[in-house]
Amino acid sequence: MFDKILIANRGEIALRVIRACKEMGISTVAIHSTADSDAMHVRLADESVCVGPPAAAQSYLNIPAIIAACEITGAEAIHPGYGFLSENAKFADIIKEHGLTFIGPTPEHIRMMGDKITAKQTVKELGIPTVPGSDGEVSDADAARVAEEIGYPVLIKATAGGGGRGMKVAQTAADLSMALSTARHEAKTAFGNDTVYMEKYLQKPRHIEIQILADSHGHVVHLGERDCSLQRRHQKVWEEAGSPALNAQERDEIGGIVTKALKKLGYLGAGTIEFLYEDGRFYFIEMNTRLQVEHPVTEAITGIDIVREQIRIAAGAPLGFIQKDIVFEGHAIECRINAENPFTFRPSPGTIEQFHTPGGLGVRFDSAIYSGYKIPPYYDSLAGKLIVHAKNRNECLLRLRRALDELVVGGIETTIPLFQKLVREPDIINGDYSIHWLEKYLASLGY
Ligand code: MV4
Repeated sequence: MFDKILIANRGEIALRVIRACKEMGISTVAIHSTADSDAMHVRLADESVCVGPPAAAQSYLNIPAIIAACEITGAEAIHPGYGFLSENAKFADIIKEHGLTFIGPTPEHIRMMGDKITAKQTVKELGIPTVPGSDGEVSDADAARVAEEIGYPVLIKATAGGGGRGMKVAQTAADLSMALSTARHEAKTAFGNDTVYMEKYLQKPRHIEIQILADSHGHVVHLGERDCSLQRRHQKVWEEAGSPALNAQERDEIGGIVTKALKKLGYLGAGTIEFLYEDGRFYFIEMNTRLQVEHPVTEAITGIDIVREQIRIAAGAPLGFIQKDIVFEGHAIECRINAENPFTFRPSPGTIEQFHTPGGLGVRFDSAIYSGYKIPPYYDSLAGKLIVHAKNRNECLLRLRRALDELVVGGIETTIPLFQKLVREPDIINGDYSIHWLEKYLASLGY
């Protein structure tokens, strides 16, 4: 096992990794920007290294400074958390070249899944269901024919995309050339790559993702699904495990397909396979090769410490359990407490004046804020995650109401008032929502 790990991240996820390390007897090194000298992750780590000025490009994304921090402190492995360098294949390459360990998949798998056309073709060949569409890249000349074959509406997606950028819908043949040129232009501008592909546009799907763990001994397990349909502008707001839309048989079936596929692929570490789910069918959209923000809901219903397993896997240890050891108990919901206006989502950095976290059975609050802490304006606005777990979904919703009533984050605007309303909405209580529900709801409130 590693003696010392460097955490190339900040905020709540840096704390999450530090906590796993402490329980495993591993020393921790925090990195931070000059804006984060007072940050909680710096206080909780055994050592810390300042890697640059506030702008992420010069600090949390500064690869030479991060490698130097490893060499200075003697850290043997790097946990990237999520965001920042977590899905940067070049970073994983460089870590390897320096004789260090990247706590995550191989650079080859990161690269493969980062290119959406390659990812889709690869998983399709491995037996994972995909959205009907162009097989690979679509040219302007072929587009109209492919669209007629799959039927309108169609969606143009960028191969270098992800998170919804560079996506355009064509409702009819009349929209097609405009959708193609806009998608290409956006993709070229955002990613420097105008390669696009085409899919049938699914009108009212849910976003359901499967969590997997794969070790270096050929064992792969799935930890069930998360339903992340409640989102705004591709930012998830509320996540659940399991999905209100799935039954145990559907869970076992898609979980089985995914584990078989990733075993054939020789995947290593934690990963998430994202699907759209509509009319009882799954359609692959993307694979995430990192730890995700919403991993705690899966931890709640499985009792498995996903970060601990990531570290063990990276050190070459086998998974300590097989699929039949994994039992799903109860239901969990996570609310993302952002330093934002609850309805416009405009960022609201500033000083935390009052702070009280909820407690009690089945309540977890992952956060790096504290009373008097000043949230800097340079990074994303996630200030905390409230995760509640209970025997079933109904009790989980009641516990969530109770926990939200206890939570106090004063001095800044937060998304707490939005969740106070959502837990009382009939569609939410009934689990009856698609990926468009939240944006429609906010529009109905006049936002
Ligand atoms: C889709 C889709 C409908 N049909 N693909 C958005 C981000 C990227 N991960 C894939 N996305 C979508 N792909 C087909 N064929 C709708 C979306 C989509 C979406 C997906 C998941 C979560 C939120 C979303 C919000 C808008 C659109």
